[in-house]
Amino acid sequence: MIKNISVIGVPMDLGQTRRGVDMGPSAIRYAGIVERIERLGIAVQDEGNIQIGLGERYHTDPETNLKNLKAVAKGNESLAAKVDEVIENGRFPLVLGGDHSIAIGTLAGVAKHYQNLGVIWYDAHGDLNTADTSPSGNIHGMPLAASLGLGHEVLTSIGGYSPKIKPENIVIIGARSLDEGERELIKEKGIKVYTMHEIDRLGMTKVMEETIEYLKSKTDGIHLSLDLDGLDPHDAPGVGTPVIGGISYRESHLAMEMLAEAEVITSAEFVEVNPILDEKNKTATVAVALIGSLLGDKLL
Ligand code: 6HN
Ligand code: MN
Ligand code: MN
Ligand code: MN
Repeated sequence: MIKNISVIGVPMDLGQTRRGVDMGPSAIRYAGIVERIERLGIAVQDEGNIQIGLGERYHTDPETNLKNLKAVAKGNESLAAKVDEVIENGRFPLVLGGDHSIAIGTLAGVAKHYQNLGVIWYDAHGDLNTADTSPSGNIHGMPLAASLGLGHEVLTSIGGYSPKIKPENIVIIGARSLDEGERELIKEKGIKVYTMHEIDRLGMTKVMEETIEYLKSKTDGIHLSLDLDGLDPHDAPGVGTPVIGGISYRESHLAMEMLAEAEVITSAEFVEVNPILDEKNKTATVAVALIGSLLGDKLL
């Protein structure tokens, strides 16, 4: 049972180029995240937001093509320290984004507390680019690679150690937009991926049973990094990089419910909610509902 949750907001929008995702934490709070958790009888503390600096905004490094590297790194260092402190205090970190570049900081804060941290990466994308393979220079497409120790040293060294995770402890779920370099890396490292094809073919029940089975025995904790664009844009329209043909609202609930039942998740983040692109705060509301299921809420 997950108890004593610390909510950490990260108003980061520098890992990509569509403004508004910095308002994600506010939108999720407005959708009632704290009340939702309290209704489950779980103690929760809102730790407020990590400060994201304004310096060096909209700067592209001419050599690496990396966008806003310094400001992204600085915010992630602060986040890593906060997440570390929360875990140190015996609490469960629930990080709210913000663009997905914040997973670098979250994982930096989490992974030092585990020998073999498992990661479930629920996303339309692989987020396995480096400066060399990225088509955009956007750091939100790189956090999983950076956490594996691949890419620019400023990103891989966040938290003061590298790597944070091992390729065999990762499961990607929902992938349907992978760049060439990401596909190569997945094959080279043998990373387990359930693309939309496998989800269609096996069904979400089997995908989650296999995922839990795959990670449970060899890991001592599992982090859930849930990018709302893993869901279909019909159900989660308020995201910066929507991809048609995604995971449904109900399949996502089923996934969260199965994780709750298995009692395996030790930290989590919900990212890429952009209220400017949303329809009446729908995506933040979906995030809150999914968090409810992840924390053990049942329909009956
Ligand atoms: N996300 N693969 C594309 C890129 O620019 O590297 C898209 C990345 C999206 C990242 O959604 O967190
Ligand atoms: Mn520590
Ligand atoms: Mn994504
Ligand atoms: Mn992502």
